Amino acid sequence: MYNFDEIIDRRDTNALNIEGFRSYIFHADETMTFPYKDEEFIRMWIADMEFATPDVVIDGIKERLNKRIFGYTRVFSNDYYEAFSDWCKKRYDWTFEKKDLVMSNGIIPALYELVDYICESDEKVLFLTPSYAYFKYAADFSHRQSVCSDLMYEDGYYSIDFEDFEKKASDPKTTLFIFCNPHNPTGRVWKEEELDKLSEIIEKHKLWVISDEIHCDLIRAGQKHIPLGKTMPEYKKLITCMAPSKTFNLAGLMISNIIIHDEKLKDIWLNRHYNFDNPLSIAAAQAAYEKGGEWLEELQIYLDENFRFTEEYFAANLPKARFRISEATYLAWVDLSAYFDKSEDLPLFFAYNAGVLLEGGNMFVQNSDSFIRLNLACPKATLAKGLKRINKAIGQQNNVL
Ligand code: LCS
Repeated sequence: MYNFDEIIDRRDTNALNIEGFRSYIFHADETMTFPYKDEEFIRMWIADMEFATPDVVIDGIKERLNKRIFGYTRVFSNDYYEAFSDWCKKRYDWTFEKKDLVMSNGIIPALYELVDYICESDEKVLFLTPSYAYFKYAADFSHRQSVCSDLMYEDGYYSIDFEDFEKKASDPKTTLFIFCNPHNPTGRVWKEEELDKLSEIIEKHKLWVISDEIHCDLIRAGQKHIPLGKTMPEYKKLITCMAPSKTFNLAGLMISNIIIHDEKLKDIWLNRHYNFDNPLSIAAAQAAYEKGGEWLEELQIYLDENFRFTEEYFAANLPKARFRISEATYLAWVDLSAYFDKSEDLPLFFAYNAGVLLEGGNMFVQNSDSFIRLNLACPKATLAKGLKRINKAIGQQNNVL
């Protein structure tokens, strides 16, 4: 049994989670002060976990360390492909050819590159909102226009507005759809019927599609992730992104899998991409895919319980907060519109008044006012403390109103 209750000291590790919140959340520098010392914050913001990477992964890195030479490295051997494709076969009953797998030092860099390779300068990038903001940043970075299709929100549950989506997809200048499957921040796991409908529209309008499946391993009990590649197996304009980074808390090792079927795009990638990988990262990822399954099962149980606890806490203490247990991810997406005005800067409010670092509102592009996103991948004691502080701050705020 792994001990997910352990509180691990992350100080002095150059962790963005600890050292980088001022710039990332508040676009501020070290001069920004709070009524809390940095070490007093409960950190529920960026999407990495407070849990240790599994021992089997650390052992994999150690084995590679023992080989003592760390020269230029790329995934050449079959072993990595076999480990990752077996993982996909076992979990998603989905496979892909070895020739279609390329590596990237993260999915974000891949998104930035792919937008540039795929879209002409006057073409647009479509995505569903609220959205992980880097989908927009990827378009912005290459000076491509972005087009948002708002998800519909009914009874606390999100769904795709297919009519709006098709209208936007049918614009001949919209050539790329970046799809978050499962969806950050709403936590939706897309169902087969939804993926079928989307695929139909994508094919009809001949869109390129990047299916970002970075969160796919982290689903609640009873949920089933379907790779878009399973829904549209013959579609060459599909690119699938998966990674061990969220699943095994390896984001800092910067390794991710990009599966490209179109030969021309793959050639462009192979010619223009800086094609080297970190040997320790390859070893970690391979060990994770080969041996990390058991740890992941235990993690899922712990996360399910953190979600259950959060649901119970909100129901008992903040009944007007609208919250549904996310179908995937370790991120809770909470509607606080009953307690706050749309214009309230919620990350700032909670940092100042609760000592809790979280993301929310316009950090998710649009269609996200009055929502906060809480990272629940932490020991239950930390979660309980964070929720208590959030509750207290909302209580004080509403007494003042
Ligand atoms: N794609 C999605 C949908 C993500 O949620 C994240 C990380 C990434 C890509 C990053 O991929 P990487 O470059 O690390 O391989 N999500 C984060 C988030 O929501 N907050 O902090 C990171």
